[in-house]
Amino acid sequence: MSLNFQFPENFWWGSAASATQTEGSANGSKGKDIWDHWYQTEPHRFFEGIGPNQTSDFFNHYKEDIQNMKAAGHNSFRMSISWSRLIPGGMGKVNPEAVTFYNQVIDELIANNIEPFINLFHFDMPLELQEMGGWENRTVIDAYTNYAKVAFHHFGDRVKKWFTFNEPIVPVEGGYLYDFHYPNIVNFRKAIQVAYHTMIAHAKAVQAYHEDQDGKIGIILNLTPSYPRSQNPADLKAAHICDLFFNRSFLDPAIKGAYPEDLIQLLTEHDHLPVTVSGDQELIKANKIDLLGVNYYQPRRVKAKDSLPNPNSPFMPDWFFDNYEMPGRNMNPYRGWEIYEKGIYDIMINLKENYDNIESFISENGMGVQDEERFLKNGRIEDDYRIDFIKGHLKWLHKAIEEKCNVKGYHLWTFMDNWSWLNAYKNRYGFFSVNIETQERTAKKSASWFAELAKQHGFND
Ligand code: BGP
Repeated sequence: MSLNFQFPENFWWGSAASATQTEGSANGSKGKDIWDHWYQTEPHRFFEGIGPNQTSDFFNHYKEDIQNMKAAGHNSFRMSISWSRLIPGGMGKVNPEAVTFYNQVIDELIANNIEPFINLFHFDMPLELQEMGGWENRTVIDAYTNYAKVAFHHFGDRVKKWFTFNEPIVPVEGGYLYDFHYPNIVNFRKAIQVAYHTMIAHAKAVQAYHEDQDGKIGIILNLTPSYPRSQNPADLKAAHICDLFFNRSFLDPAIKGAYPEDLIQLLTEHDHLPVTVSGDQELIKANKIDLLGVNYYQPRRVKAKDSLPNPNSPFMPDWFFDNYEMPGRNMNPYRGWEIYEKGIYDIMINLKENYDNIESFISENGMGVQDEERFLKNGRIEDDYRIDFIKGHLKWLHKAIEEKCNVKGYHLWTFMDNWSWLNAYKNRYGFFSVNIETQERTAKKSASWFAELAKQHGFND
């Protein structure tokens, strides 16, 4: 039987998760990260007061979870290592218990024919390093490079796909501009420095990997295409500046080895260039990625500003654009994010045309829904909306592949319901639901649909 939407046989089907969101930080021995600390100091910030201490208890359930991944058709799975578990405090001694834990998980995945993709940093700065200024401080770059080398050394023999960072712009936005991550600072100058140092840390990890390992290394970026309200030059300019700040600030140095000239010019005009040291430019240029992970949830729609920014307010990217609420947009009302399936295709075409058609994959895409128990039927959540969401995006991805985009896989966010930062367990994203009292996992309808999809390498619609 031929399928309407046939994907290549070796396409990567799977899902993604992160250490802080799944392991349970109270499990095993682990140093503190910023989430443990923030939860202790401001628990009211977290939905229903639920913090990172238990989450979905992957630490104790990983064997069962990997069997479930297998049942849901996974041939690959992306997880992250917790820096503060592997090296409590972020610098110094390696925690042997953590080495054993990650070895067991990696071996279990491989034994079940699921390729582990490992990410080194998913929003979880060790607390001690944050207290030294986090990414503002170049000493933290050295600590990160050492951590990356430790991880390559212990796991690189079996793990052949590595990622330096997941969505590195998010800790910049959350921690230094818009107050939704610790350390809750609002300061553009610091934000730029943090973003820049993250990129230096990234380049150093890529360098260390290429010097001594034989797999691929990349970065995972949340690419949010910036669509202008109209073709009016002021709207176009607003969209262009947004793209510079939120996409190209990481995309260009990671793939092209250099920052966009327009971004440098804009920051120069406003006297906000980061502090650099000699050799940085060469480092970035010499250490480009092999593979790009693309997280795509929602587009960004922008328009020219309706009024001039208040000169007494702190300098912000938003001085250059207003967000545009397009009439008739299709919303996921629970998360408050627009669903725009074609965005995935536009991203791929951009990578093909402007980024040398770099090898990439969809490293996150997914739909968080509140109160999913409403859809329970005979003990199973009938999440047809999630299946439709995945299909809708895969159709556009399929078209991108037909047009020769170099995209190799699709990972859903996420494997099982997990702890979503400030939203805790409000919106559920998984193929498997998790009862957080009993830790019981139950497959949703999407799990068996996805297994069939992976088995047939495609679907009919
Ligand atoms: C991405 C993150 C994930 C995940 C997801 C869903 O930005 O990489 O960690 O959480 O978004 O978002 P949220 O949990 O905020 O609903």
